[in-house]
Amino acid sequence: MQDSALAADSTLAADSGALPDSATAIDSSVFDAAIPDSAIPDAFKLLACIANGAYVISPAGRRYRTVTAAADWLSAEAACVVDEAHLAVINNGTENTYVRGLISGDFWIGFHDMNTEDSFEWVTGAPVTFTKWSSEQPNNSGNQDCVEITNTAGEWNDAPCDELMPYVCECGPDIAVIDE
Ligand SMILES: [Ca+2]
Ligand SMILES: [Ca+2]
Ligand SMILES: [Ca+2]
Repeated sequence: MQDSALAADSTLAADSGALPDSATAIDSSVFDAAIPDSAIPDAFKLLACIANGAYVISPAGRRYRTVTAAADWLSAEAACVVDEAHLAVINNGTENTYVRGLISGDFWIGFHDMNTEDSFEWVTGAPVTFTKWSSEQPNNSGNQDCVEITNTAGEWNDAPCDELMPYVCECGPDIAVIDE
């Protein structure tokens, strides 16, 4: 009995000795490949935004973060994406007034015509349901493809995308309606 018990022990020892070898064969890239980003439930993607205490919540339940450190439009959008957010997408006049009130001076929103001149679109692909261009804008003066809110009335202007200015990020409550 004792011999077979020892044999069993040595078998266990051999098995446990084999575990590290198989474990080392599994690296993080395997998990990355096995779980594509598209398979992660949307609700979980929003955690970065919800967890960021810099966001304020509007009466409509949308989250916004104002950034006064000036950045070009693409850098501003990239900074919002870190939070699983985007530059603000203005869907209606109520939202325009609310976002305007969050920050003073000119600031970027997520509207642009970088893909097709004079065909403005939201960075999220949201339908264009509202615009508030300032007088004689957009004018593409000297090639302007990115949109700022430019005055206290909350009116919009197309400006050079490499201009440095503050910006506002927007996200859910749920990412399924991130373009609202
Ligand atoms: Ca333009
Ligand atoms: Ca302009
Ligand atoms: Ca919005």
